[in-house]
Amino acid sequence: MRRLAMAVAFVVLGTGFGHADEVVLRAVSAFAEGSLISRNFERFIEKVNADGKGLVRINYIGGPRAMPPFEVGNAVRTKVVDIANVAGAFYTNLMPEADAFKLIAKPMSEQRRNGTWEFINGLHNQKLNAQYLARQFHNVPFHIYLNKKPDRLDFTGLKIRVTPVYKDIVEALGGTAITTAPGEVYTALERGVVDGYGWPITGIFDLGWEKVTKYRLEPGFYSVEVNVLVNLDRWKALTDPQRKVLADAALWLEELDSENLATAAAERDKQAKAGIQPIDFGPDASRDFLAKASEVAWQSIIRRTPENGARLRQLAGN
Ligand code: 173
Repeated sequence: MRRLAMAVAFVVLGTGFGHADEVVLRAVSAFAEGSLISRNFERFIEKVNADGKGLVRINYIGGPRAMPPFEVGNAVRTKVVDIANVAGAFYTNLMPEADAFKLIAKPMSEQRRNGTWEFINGLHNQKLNAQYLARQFHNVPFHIYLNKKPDRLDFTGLKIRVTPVYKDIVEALGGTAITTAPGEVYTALERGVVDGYGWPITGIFDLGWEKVTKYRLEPGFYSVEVNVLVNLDRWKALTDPQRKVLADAALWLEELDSENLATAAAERDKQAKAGIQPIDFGPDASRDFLAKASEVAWQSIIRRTPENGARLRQLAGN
């Protein structure tokens, strides 16, 4: 009887303490809920909530309906949210170095071994008051999608929707760059405010853009980067077991990148079936385009942040 009473007390107190100790982190994504660019982060949340029962739980507030994408980095910095899924391209105002992430194409397993993760985590600690928990989308390139067909790889006379990812190359090729959040792209295309836009090879169907897109320019370029950031004060206040749940789930999330080649191939097929035609000016023009895209981006980064830019270029090895 006494043993039973003790067992009951243990269970009651145990669950009581468990609940009291469970930390709840508020999460947002800079990308639409349920879309391809949010999906793996949402899987990460499910995993943390399963593995972290009684220790740590993530409360997913949602995507851009909850918060404008270009404000997400600052919201992590100021602890308005605790954890976020956000492209570095969306917080270059706070960290110009973030524009270089697209130029670092190595898999995360290698970046964690060769000091890249550590350097970039340091930048996040200093400039964003954040822990750089994970990076996603290795092997996924960006593309320029167009509704007018140029006769060579030149954007003269074209208005193209950009973020910092595409701005330098669009302007270097003579285009007019118009910065918008993803949520404004559909209407801008529909009304002819822009003649095209930059986006990864994956995800255009999530926002219905196939209905207002005629062409996809080849080749794909750069490397898509979307990061999971945790407010640094929150991160430091966690216990070791709580941090371990998040860190293990982060590595698991990065490994989901092994699905990306298949996902990208499926998206190319799906685009073809939706009538989106690739525009390809051949190997020489493509090689020049890739070289130029890389060079103008590095120059732009190194102009804004000479020392860190040079270090990032060395780590990128290109
Ligand atoms: O085009 C964009 O909005 C953008 O910069 C981006 C970055 C990473 C993933 C998807 C889009």
